[in-house]
Amino acid sequence: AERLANKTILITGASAGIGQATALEYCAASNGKVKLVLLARRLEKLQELKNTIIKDYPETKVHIERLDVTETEKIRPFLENLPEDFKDIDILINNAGKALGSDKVGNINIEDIEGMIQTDVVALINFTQAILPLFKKKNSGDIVNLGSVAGREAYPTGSIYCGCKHFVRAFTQSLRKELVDTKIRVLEVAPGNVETEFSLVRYKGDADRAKKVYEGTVPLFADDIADLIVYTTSRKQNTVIAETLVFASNQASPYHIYRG
Ligand code: 8X3
Repeated sequence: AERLANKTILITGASAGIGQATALEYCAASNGKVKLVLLARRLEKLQELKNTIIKDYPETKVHIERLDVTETEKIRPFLENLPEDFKDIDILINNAGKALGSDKVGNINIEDIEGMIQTDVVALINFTQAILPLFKKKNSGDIVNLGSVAGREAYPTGSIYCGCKHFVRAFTQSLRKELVDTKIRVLEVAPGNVETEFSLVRYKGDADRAKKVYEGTVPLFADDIADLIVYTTSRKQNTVIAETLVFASNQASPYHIYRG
């Protein structure tokens, strides 16, 4: 908890799911002693989250901003124009991401392809590149990239998403090697199934189909992953939890899921 005190944490995709849970978990773990910069497309969700945080931790400083991470040209100006109090970011959580559709190669529509690549790959690159000058200047900072079991093992009907998450892993590994002579930590947290809006988005609002993903299992929830993100970024400076593959107890691969 002490190690998190006064840290400024930037979270993309903070309006729901793992991003939202991570914002709350940083507050809980630091007893409200962090500064949060929370981004998402849905500003009203961020406002609700900010209200919740301030209610429990009145001293926490929270800056919310509507930003679609795929709007590349807005990322650097956003960072440059942050209020003074929030400029000195210590931890970047590249959380925004999604799977769209479950079509086989040959039938994947271009909007889904571009939607995934822009959010899961291009936005993650852009935020990382935009934050690096600051981290290099300080010779410190944590970059947490949200990978997936899909970045370890590709499965049918997930070609683009699996490709994106394999990219996240490769990019994270390259960057960690490039920064080996610095104190900047580059971390990948790679969850299996986590019950969030993820499947609802993948199946385009088909709630029955989304529910089936988690049916009969004891799934992971967003706060379980948040707990791990906070854990990895609150280790001693000399400790880099480089990669973490996280499953619910009933999952062992994209296809090994026990449904009691
Ligand atoms: C989410 C997990 O199994 O749907 O990244 O790829 S999975």
